[in-house]
Amino acid sequence: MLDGKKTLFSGMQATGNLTLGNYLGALKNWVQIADDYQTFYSVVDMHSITVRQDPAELRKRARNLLTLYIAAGLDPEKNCIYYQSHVSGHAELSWILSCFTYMGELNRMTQFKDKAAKHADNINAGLFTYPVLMAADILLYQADVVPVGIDQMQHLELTRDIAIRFNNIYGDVFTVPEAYIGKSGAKIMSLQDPSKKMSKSDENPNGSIYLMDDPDTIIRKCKRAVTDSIGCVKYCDEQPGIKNLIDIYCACCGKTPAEVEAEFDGKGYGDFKMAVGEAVVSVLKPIQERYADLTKNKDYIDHVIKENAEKASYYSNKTLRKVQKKVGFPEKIR
Ligand code: ATP
Ligand code: LTN
Repeated sequence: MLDGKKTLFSGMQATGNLTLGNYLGALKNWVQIADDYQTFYSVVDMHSITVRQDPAELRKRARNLLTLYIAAGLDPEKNCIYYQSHVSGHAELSWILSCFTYMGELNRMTQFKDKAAKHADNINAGLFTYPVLMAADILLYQADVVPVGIDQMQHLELTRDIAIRFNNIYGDVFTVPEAYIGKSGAKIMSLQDPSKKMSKSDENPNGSIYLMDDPDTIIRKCKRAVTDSIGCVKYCDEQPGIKNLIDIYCACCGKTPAEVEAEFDGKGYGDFKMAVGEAVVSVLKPIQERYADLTKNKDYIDHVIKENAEKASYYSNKTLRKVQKKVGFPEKIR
């Protein structure tokens, strides 16, 4: 509890360009529930270097992502929007928590297995301990709620286990967080391979709709989306491509799958794909416009970065000092 409100933490990596999956699965929910919580939304740039990055590119993407948080509707006066690397407590708590996390637990993480297979030439220790840093992010702010897409559930379970383990030894130090999964859009799949999640690091740009794609590109990608030869718009596992497009459509215009089936009853895939494309365009257009305005205002973004890093440091230090004391680090002499 901070200032009478429950606390919420979430973050995104500044790797690649944000996709519609990131927006519908995460960012959109962040905006919807922000008012009910004391929120911390981080650009988790320290997580990004678990995969090799070009430094200039990472800096640029991190700033773009932070700007996009605001463009998507998060007011930085009310929501603490900041860079993870500006708050040293994340790294400090991560080290401590790594001493309370078992190798076996980390070995089970599917994201590690996937990323290790993808980056076989760079399976570094940071990639392995990535979930510990994520646990530190969350526990540092005593978050009650963590809005994420379904793919992050395993990491969140681990965070809870680490918090409970620590609390069992030292008393009630950490709030044990709950995941918040949105009603729709929790797992948007690739438009080119509906068995894979839409991902910003996918090499095939046609599989993902990017938040900054122009309307023509969005419509073209929807039209080219892989479907099937069944020919009816039905929400079922036998038609994964159509099911994914229905999920996207529902998340964009608030309809239920049954309503969408009824709307396109007797109509072809061409009409349906066009409607999906148009729905996506109308969701992304205002975000793109606000983003373009914000990028013109360098001083404002700089101000947000500075103020919010200070705010995040203030809250995170409270937890960190408590944890350091519990594990037996000597007090600093001031
Ligand atoms: P990468 O490809 O670099 O691993 P990513 O696209 O999977 O990245 P993340 O930075 O890992 O994105 O995730 C940011 C947030 O977006 C997380 O909360 C995650 O659950 C959510 N998310 C990512 N992809 C999807 C998706 N396809 N559908 C729904 N939510 C998603
Ligand atoms: N691992 C997450 C990003 C992330 C995160 C977090 C999400 C890092 N720290 C804390 C929620 C809370 C991902 O890959 N999407």
